[in-house]
Amino acid sequence: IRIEEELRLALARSEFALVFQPIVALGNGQTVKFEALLRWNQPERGIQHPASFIEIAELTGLIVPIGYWVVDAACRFIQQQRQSGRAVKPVAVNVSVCQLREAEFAHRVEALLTRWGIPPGSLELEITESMLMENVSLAMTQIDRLKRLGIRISIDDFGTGYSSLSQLRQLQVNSLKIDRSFVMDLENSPVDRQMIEAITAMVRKLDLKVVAEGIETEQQMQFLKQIGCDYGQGFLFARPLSPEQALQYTGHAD
Ligand code: G
Ligand code: G
Ligand code: MN
Ligand code: NA
Repeated sequence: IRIEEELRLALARSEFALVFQPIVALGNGQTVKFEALLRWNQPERGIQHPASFIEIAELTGLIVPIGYWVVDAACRFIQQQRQSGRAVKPVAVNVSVCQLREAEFAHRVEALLTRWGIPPGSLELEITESMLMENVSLAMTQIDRLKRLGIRISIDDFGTGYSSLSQLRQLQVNSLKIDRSFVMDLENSPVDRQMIEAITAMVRKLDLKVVAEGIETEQQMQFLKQIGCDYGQGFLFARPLSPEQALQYTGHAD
């Protein structure tokens, strides 16, 4: 396929870039971490979002080298934060299950952190609930290795897959991200509000942090804050930012 060849070249020609979206504490609006999001600066078609190429990258296995490139670029951004003299905020990186199928995945990530001299606690890996639940034993093994190294793990798009409480407890993840679909119409949907409240209550009992994704309005934020959701991410606070913009971003005044 043509796009496969293009993706291969894109890696060689450094056409990938990361943008960073702040995740803020709903209590005080301060940034607690960033989510790294991949972009492909395609010379003819312009900036491409993951929706247009991640699936092919997964099917062709190219997601594996691309994924290491992403971790390396996240480390570079952490290093830039250090050089700016401010306290380093952790960076969360999305990983596909194909990456976890690599036996040496944890080891390679550790090697990248070591090369940059970055403490493992500054890196978080986001794995979607649906990928986790379709590959429970593989995920458990890999998460266990990564956690032993001190890397943080969060479950992405939570509420769209089917995990049980006992699986969540066993998995030992650090945080959980409520899928944007629940936040989107919470003003008009009592069912979505109940889902969010139930997830938040459960997550807090498990002693994990909860992040609500896709917050776009003040009302959504107020509701989430009031029911005890810890963190939020969304256009209300900030769009995904270039590394330079992200370094400047201090937080959301409320
Ligand atoms: O940034 P954007 O809204 O276009 O991201 C769309 C989706 O692509 C998100 O759900 C995110 O999980 C996924 N994604 C973004 N960056 C990466 C990445 O570096 N690796 C993988 N595997 N998925 C990513
Ligand atoms: O699947 P994942 O949660 O990793 O995807 C994050 C994606 O959601 C990013 O591509 C980002 O651009 C997008 N996003 C982040 N905040 C908002 C928001 O407030 N509204 C919408 N519509 N998309 C958002
Ligand atoms: Mn994510
Ligand atoms: Na998500």
